[in-house]
Amino acid sequence: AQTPVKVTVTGAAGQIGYALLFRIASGQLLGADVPVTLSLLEIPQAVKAAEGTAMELDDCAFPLLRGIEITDDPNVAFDGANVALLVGAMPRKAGMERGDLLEANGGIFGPQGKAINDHAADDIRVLVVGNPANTNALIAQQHAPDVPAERFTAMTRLDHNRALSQLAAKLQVPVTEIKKMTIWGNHSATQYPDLFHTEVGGKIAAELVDEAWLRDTFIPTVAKRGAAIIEARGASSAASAANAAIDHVYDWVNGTEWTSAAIPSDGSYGVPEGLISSFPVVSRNGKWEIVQGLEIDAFSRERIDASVRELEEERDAVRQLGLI
Ligand code: NAX
Repeated sequence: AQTPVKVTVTGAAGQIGYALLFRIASGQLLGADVPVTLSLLEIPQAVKAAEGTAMELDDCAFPLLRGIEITDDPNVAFDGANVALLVGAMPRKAGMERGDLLEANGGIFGPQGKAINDHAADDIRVLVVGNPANTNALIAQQHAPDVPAERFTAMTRLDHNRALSQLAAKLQVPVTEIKKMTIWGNHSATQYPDLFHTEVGGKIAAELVDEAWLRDTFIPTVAKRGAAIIEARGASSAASAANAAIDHVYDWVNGTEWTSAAIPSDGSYGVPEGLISSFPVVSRNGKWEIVQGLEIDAFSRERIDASVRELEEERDAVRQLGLI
């Protein structure tokens, strides 16, 4: 029998955790024939709630679920982990400055990175969902010098899926008709959803919509969708975020054509090396590769640069705080 894959989920008692764990246990993260064990990491106050979720997982009698462990110790949670989904983070509270937010998250993602470095399996793959996701991923990575840098990624797949859905609705086509969508930069309001390489029925999407819609409706709708969900639901995106995390890891492990993921830059497209920035990517042999050779026009260049500048500022801020 196949050895189960150990999947560690942090913030397991939160709302994304609740939407995510059942899908992992049912085989949607890695494949319908891959047994898994789940490791749930929470802060002490939330361990009991995580135990409740584990009871429900038990009650599903998932054929692929071979064990559940619940802990508040990252060294235990990441021990032997093959996949780590870093969902738990410190949210921005009213009156919090960016420096405070980065510092609080440094206190979470630094130690988790070190625990991954010291205890995870050799094939560990990390997806950071907790915000600010790109910079939290950078912090974790910088505390894991023994793990190949490329194993640390951040999630822009939700932004990607939002962009697909907005464009599909505008053009009244199924999402499956849309190829080569790209989110560039930071998972933040500066992100740039790029329609200049996106293809719909063999045509470039940017040529199928008017420029005003692209600039004044499409880009801000995708970038501010998280805020619109909070406004409508009274809570932030959870099931859609969990869905995107499933898509990201499934595609990373099993391979995919063109999608978007925030991965460490190799300097492509003028993004400074080492920044964890969203790119057009494919996955081959279990590795993300940046799609090369795209022409970037002035409109796109300006927007990619603005988002990358924000990532550089976040990196400089965490450096100054001694977090990396
Ligand atoms: P919740 O507040 O419902 O859950 C977060 C959980 O993390 C809580 O149970 C908390 O106890 C736990 N936690 C906090 N510190 C921890 C630590 N040091 N170790 C382990 N667990 C810890 O938030 P939820 O709605 O689940 O969102 C989680 C994160 O995802 C937030 O940072 C949120 O901003 C981020 N998001 C990222 C998205 C993306 O596309 N990258 C989209 C959705 C979401 O907004």
